[in-house]
Amino acid sequence: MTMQSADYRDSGLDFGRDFVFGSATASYQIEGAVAEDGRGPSIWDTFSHTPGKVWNGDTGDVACDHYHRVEEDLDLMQRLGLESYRFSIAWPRIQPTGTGEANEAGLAFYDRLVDGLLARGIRPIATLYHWDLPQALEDAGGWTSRDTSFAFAEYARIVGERLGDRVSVWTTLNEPWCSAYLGYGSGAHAPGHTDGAEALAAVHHLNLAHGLAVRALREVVTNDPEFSITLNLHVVRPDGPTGAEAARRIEGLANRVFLDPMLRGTYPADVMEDTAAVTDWSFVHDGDLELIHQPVDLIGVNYYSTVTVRMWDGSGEKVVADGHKDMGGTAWPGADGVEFLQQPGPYTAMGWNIDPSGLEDLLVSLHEQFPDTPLMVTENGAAFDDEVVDGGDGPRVHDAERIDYLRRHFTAAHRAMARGVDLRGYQVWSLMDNFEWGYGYSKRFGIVRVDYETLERIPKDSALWYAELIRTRRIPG
Ligand code: NCW
Repeated sequence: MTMQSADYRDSGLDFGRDFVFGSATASYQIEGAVAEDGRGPSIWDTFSHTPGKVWNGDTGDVACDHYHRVEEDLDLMQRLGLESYRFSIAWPRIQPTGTGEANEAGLAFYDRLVDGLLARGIRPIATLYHWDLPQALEDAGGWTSRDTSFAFAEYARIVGERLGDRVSVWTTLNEPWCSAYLGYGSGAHAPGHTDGAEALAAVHHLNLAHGLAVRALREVVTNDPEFSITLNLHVVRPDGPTGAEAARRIEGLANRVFLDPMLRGTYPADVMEDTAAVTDWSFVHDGDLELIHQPVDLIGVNYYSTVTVRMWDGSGEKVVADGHKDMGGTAWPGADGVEFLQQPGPYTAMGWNIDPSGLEDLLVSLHEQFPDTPLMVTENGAAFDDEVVDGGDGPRVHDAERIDYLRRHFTAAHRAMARGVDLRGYQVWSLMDNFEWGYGYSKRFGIVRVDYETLERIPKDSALWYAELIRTRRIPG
């Protein structure tokens, strides 16, 4: 088992001038203003307003109020020296019911955001879907229906027509693994279904949506952007004699079921066999794989931690580590016999183990598999239980653990680059504390603190550390 070691504490490593340092957020997690300017309800409005689904009954109704504070937030990004900003567009602001005419006020908001970024010299990295599906589409089957994939392509076209002269990088989907398996398999995320067959249908329709959206965007954009997909690929460590079999299953369901159709134009045969008792895959129609297999310019990597697996031998209780309890029985269709072992610490406040070697391994492995496709870390960061102290001239957050986490992971990324990986940039998750899905506001990932009473933004020490990294191109000592 790889433990974090002093090896991942190097400082002074130089990232060069071309590396793009930025930070990331997502619409439902920060915007608030859920009923303003014609925005329709999304599955996360419904889910968060359903008692028992989100910690403390928290909702995204107000969140960080970014919708009203966008100018202030842009100024903050500029003060930190961000070179890029990865944000997501709320589909229900653009098409309140998911289909039909565009809502001008919704488009105008993202227009202002993109112009505000460009005016400050910050590159816009736009994600089309970070989980806020219009509720009306869910009512018609959501991601279990192929109509949703075609609706997504229409939405992509509308957004591309409006912003397609200014966005630098387009990402179709954020972490479709979460949308499919947490949304339709374990029920931990909206819409909260628990059906393995639905989860696999969702996998395919998300893949199809990706391909159709890339095709639609390419037809309408007028600048020369990069097209990408962002995946939360699992770094899987095998344990004991059955580890390899367990790893094959989890890598299949978590990684290859997205990478193979998108980048190779095939579905992994072993995954289809493993899941044959759950679904017959008849949702894959002739021609779908060609549609999914569109050229992409960049693979977006979200990395947080690793998993260690082996097969359950049927005796005693099946081991499921704390961080995986959410997954329930149906989340890994075809891999329900896999045990997720408790990882060695340390852990973040999410219960996720800290293992920067996983990031190096993942980047190197992707580069080996797809040597011609550059990579970008589209998310990395950590939640910790921050404390606010009086700094004399105002409140301060001395988040040494988050700085240490970031330092180790930037070091790991640099090491991967030294091994030949074409890594173009790094977007820290997250610019500010925000609505952490099922955990509500209880988990804070921001490098900027948000006081949810006053909505004041307070840059944490990690934000100042990051500003120094961006300015000097070197990991501060
Ligand atoms: S929950 C999650 N996250 C966090 C979220 O804030 C962000 O929107 C996502 O892109 C931070 O980054 C992503 N990812 C889900 C990871 C799955 C963990 C599942 C553990 C087993 C239950």
